Amino acid sequence: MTMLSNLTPIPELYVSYDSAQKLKVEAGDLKSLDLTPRQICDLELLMNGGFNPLKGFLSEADYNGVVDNMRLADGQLWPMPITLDVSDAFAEKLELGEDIALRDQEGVILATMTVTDRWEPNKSREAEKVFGADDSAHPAVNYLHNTAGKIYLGGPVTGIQQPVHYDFRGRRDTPNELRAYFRKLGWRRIVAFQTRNPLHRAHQELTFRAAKEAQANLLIHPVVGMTKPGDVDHFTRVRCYEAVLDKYPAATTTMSLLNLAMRMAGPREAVWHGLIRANHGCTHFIVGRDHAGPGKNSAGEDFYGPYDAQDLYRANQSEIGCEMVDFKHMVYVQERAQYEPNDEIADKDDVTVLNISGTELRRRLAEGLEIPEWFSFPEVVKELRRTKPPRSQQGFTVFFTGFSGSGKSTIANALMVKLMEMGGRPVTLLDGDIVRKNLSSELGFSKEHRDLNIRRIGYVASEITKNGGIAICAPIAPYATTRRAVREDVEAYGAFVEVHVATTIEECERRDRKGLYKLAREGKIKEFTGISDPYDVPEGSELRIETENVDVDNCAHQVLLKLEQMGLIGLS
Ligand code: PPS
Repeated sequence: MTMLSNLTPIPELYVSYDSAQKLKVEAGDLKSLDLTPRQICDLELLMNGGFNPLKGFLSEADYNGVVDNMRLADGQLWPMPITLDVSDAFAEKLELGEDIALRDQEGVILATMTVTDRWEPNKSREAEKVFGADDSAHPAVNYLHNTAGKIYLGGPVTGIQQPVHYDFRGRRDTPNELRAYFRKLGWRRIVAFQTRNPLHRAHQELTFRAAKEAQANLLIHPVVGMTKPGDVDHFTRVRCYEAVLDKYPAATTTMSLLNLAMRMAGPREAVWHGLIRANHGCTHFIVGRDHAGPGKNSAGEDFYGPYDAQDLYRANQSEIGCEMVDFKHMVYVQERAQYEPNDEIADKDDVTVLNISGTELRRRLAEGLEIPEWFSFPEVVKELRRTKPPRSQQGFTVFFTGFSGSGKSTIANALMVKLMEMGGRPVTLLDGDIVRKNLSSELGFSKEHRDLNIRRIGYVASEITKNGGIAICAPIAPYATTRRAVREDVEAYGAFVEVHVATTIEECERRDRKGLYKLAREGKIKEFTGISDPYDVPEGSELRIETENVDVDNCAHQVLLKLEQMGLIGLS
């Protein structure tokens, strides 16, 4: 009997162990690129065959085909641009045909790449075509414009070694390792479940049903590379998944961790996920409502229709090589004490249908409220509560922004003292002037330097927040994209409260407490915010404070009320 094609080994890009040792030494002489976390994820899946048929980062011709019609230059289906973005300065140093070394963030050489292509992509076009809109509310579009380098390099990759992971090593498998595992267990039909969230009872029910329907074994295949900013961290999630694994009938189900960097590209992402699962030896793939959805666009609407992903998947299913099992929306029927697919409940008017949305769950966790047994497993809830204590016990960051002399520092100081009077959590003030003395003494006021300054403040604030403290920041922070980046850094660990101190430039200049506006007007200080340098007025700040005719105590009190309203402190 011939072996099923989903179980035979697929090509990898690694060279043999001996060649790798040699190549590692030789690669010491090459120009090298320290990869970003997202590029490391992409490289791992390129090298281990997870992105088969790709043999490296996309060439310009492949990129154009993928962007335009989801196809490589040779016609094969591939929906996602896997590109190596670099800075102008790095790209300029290279000759076409040159080999470069690709390193991880500690400088370990993971691979070499022959640079066959170098081009400046039209990022707006990529955003429109791949993500459906050139709208920075989409996390991947934001990444494209504000994190990714300006130039793309393409070319074949030679794999030297896998990126190192110290966590959950036994749970990470390459496509060939999973194929070998399925072979060993005699699993011929395997349905994969993709997830970036903790699993609750509804997920357990639906995955188990999907497996029964497809007459397949089940692979829980969570993404642990990069998911949507703000998601539950993967350490917590994996501990939750391990608890849920015990709930499936013995030997029907397994779990493996996928070091994928998601793009949240909805329909295209679903097709991509299917191809990746086919490479991992799966025959079936569960696609749900709003698969890999990025949330709302800047007009407050969904980027994609709820079933666009299923439609695009279905249209490409034969080429993907992994059959779709569509996701049933499972709800709990109280009278029968069980989960049922929402669309199969005939007596809907006579029974009580219960459901807790993701938003409601987050609210209950944040406020320390009850999470019922019918909704999740006690072990899962315990894990979630352990990493997400109620908001009143978590760290958070208050980030003031406004013109020089707007009153940021004064209000920040008053707020700090009030918070210290309340006690409970350590408070650190990262005031603009203090930071420039201690963290950023070498920096000036160019856009680049201001961004560096704010990113440093954001980094420190996120560390403080992670460790349960309160960080109060009070820089000008004139650029909206930089403020957003800091927000994302902090929100990985706790709340970010942006306070716009909205004193007008005229009022700041009239006050001119430090005499700087006069100097700026005389041209003695260049690039002065509001006079000769831009300030993006914040939109969507948690709080906006007017300072004219309001005393400092009152302004600080407004912040305290906001913090109380957000559940971050208790005022009694
Ligand atoms: S930024 O843009 O956020 O990095 O600025 P920040 O670190 O908050 O520093 C602002 C303080 O530096 C003084 N200063 C200037 N501000 C703006 N533009 C120019 N060119 C400039 N040169 C010096 C000014 O006193 C700011 O103090 P604050 O506390 O905002 O009044």
